[in-house]
Amino acid sequence: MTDIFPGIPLIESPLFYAQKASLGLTDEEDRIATSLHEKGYAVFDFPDAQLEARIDRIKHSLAPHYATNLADPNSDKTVGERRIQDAWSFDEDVHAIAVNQAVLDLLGKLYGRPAFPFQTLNFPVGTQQEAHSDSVHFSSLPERFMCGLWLAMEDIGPDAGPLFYYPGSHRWPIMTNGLIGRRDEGIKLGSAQDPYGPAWKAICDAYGAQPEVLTARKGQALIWCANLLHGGSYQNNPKLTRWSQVTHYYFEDCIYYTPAFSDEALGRLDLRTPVAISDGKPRPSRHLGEIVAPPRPVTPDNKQTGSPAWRWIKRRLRKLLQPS
Ligand SMILES: O=C(O)CCC(=O)C(=O)O
Ligand SMILES: [Fe+2]
Repeated sequence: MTDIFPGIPLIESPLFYAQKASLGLTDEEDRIATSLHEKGYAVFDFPDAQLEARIDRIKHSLAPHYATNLADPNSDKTVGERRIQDAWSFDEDVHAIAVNQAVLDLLGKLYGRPAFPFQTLNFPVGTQQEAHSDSVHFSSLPERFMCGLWLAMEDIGPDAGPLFYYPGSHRWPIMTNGLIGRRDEGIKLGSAQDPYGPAWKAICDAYGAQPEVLTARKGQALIWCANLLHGGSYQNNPKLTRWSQVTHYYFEDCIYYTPAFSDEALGRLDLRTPVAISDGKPRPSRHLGEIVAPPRPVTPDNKQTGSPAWRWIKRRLRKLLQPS
């Protein structure tokens, strides 16, 4: 069956129910696909026969990289640096989890394009991170071709700052500067999600949305859609660990960019060039198979400086002074 909408991930398509029948999904794949479509996330057992041993080795090799003394049952685990980005580059078990072929095959089927992992994060403790969508960190055009996979590397109870998310929020508007009336002024941000916090809060309040919390069993994984609102709960017991690995995936043949530093309507995109963990090669942005030219360098002409009124006056003056 030809896909009328190759620019929408299959699991997010309005034609999802009609199209999934032609994919030959197993019952378990069907359950995952339907959960992603309806709720924006899916929980399943991570498919790796060697997972137990990998988790043991990862904990052993990464523990010295964190600021806290994880071995001391009475130490406060919530202080100091609590995440290691891209440990896949030196730890082969982190790498193996990121490139797990069964997961890549599944994502390829569910999205309709080949997936590639481009970032890993390893946490020994909860993040206590504010609600956000990953789309504001790692956006794509066509939109929604990105997802995160969170893996529980121990049993995680309610006091260890478990992952939370708002089921169905993947259908809410995707945050962009245009949506919240913001312009990219080249301002440095603490986090690319900061400008959108009030907008998410307003939607949650309007819908009376209640977060769901994942108290997970070791070896369980959760995939979240690019626009699912999620974060890390407050950690009631600071002495607990909450070992997890997050792998972020993009899909082939897309434009990759960061919305907070972009003005989509003006064609100004803060492009990213993710490197695929699977083959170590960069993935330049592509549109319908063709590589997209790198972004325009910021010149005095296109740099956004001054107030909107001042920029309007400058534009008018430039027009007036233009030789006709
Ligand atoms: O593990 C968590 O608490 C959230 C992590 C997260 O939001 C992410 O890696 O995208
Ligand atoms: Fe996230």
